[in-house]
Order: sequence, then structure tokens, then C-alpha cells
Amino acid sequence: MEPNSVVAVILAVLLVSSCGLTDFGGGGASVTHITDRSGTVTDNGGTTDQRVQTVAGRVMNPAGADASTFDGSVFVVHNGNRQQVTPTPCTLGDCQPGEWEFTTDLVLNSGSNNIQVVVEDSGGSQAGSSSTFNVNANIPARDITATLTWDTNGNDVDMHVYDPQGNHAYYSSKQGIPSADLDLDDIDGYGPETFTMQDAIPGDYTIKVRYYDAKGVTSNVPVTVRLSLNEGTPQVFTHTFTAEQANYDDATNDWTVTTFTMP
Ligand SMILES: [Ca+2]
Ligand SMILES: [Ca+2]
Repeated sequence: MEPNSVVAVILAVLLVSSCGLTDFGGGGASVTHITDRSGTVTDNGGTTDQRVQTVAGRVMNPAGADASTFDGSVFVVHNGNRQQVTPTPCTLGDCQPGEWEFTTDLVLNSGSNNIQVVVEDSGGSQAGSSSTFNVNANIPARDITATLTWDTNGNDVDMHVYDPQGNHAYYSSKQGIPSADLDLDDIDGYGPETFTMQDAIPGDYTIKVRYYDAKGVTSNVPVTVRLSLNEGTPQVFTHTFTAEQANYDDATNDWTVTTFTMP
């Protein structure tokens, strides 16, 4: 190999090895790929026929390369809606100094889905953002989508949905409403817990939220529910629980989020 070729190969290796953040980042954050529950990976620009996906990505710690804790917050923004995620130190072989990683579950909309990662420093100022990751979902549109998230790490909040016939979907009966699905019970912070119903029967539906278990969290817990009907613009509802309001199976402190009528 000619010396010039050796230099070219080294440069190529350097360029490839820095792709973790430069593919969709450059701004200190990246979405690397999404994976469905069977393990099938969809890359940026791809198409999937699976609604529930896990988003994986990388972010730079605003505190710098040597910090052992992540000094800031990471948000996944999906079609304009933010959900917070928990970064962990990057463990893969191509990790750059100061690079952390995250995964989070995400429920796609029918059609176009834009996913971006935003990093804020501990003062709440934006410290980084990725380019937009696009994926097209060949899935039927849903009549009802309700997503619960909360702003504290490590504790357990639960969404409860009641249909017009009194059926009840919640963590221990995720398919408690026929033809609907509560995707998962998040028990360690931030959510999301997402309820979807493709063909809603007519009548009144009620969403409630219970602070189930503080699990040592002593701060207040800001909670958000986003409700989208017919995949339209979400209505956003917010509430704050105190630490003392976590009360397991007691409904006393339940937040009645909303009651809405499907035609
Ligand atoms: Ca939960
Ligand atoms: Ca979680």
C-alpha cells in the first residue's frame, strides 16, 4: 500500500469512528436507530409496520468528559411532544469521552414520525440537539392515544382508563378495555405509559392517574397527560402530586385527568 493510501485509510477510519454523534447530531446528541419488539431495526428515513418502538441514541454530558454524573436532562421530542429519558454512561466500543446513551419506548403515529433529541444543562438551557430522525409508520390511525409522563426519576405513576361500558385498563389489566392496549407499566420514572385504541366505541371515556409508589422520591411530581383523538393535535393536561400522595391501591388522591366523548 502506498503511503498516501495508508493516510487515506486512517482518515476514513477516523471519520467512520466519529459517526456515533455526527450522523444525526453534530449538536451533541443523536438518535441512532429504533427497534421494534421483535428486534427489527429501522434506520433514519426507513419504514416500519410496528407501532411500539424503542428509540436508542447518544448524548454528550454538558458537564464534560470526566464527569461521573450526567449534569442535565435529556428529552426525546416526537412530532413536537417532549418526553424525558434517563441517560446512562456509554458502554459501547466506539464511545467518545463524555458520551452517554439512552433508550426509551415510543409509540409511533400512523404516517410520518419526526424524532429529535434535546439536551438541557442543569440550568435548563439547551446544551445540545440532534438532527431530526424520520420514520414512516405503515400502521392504522388510532381513535384514541393517551400518553402519561412525569418529571421525576425512580418512582411509579400509573394511568387508568375507563371506557363507556365501565371496562378498566391499567397496569395489571393492560387489555382491560377490549380492542385497546395500555403498552407498559413504567415503574422507575418519567414514563411514558401509552394507551391506544384503534376503533373506539361511542360514549364517555375517563382517564385517571394515580401516584402509586414514591420509592424514596421526596420531591413533588409534575405529571403530564397528552390526549390525541383521531391522531390530531394533543390536548395537554398537567397536575402535581406531592410525595405524600403516593398511596398504592387507595384511590383517594387520584387525579381525574379528563372525561371525553367519542362519537
Ligand atoms: Ca406505572
Ligand atoms: Ca422508566
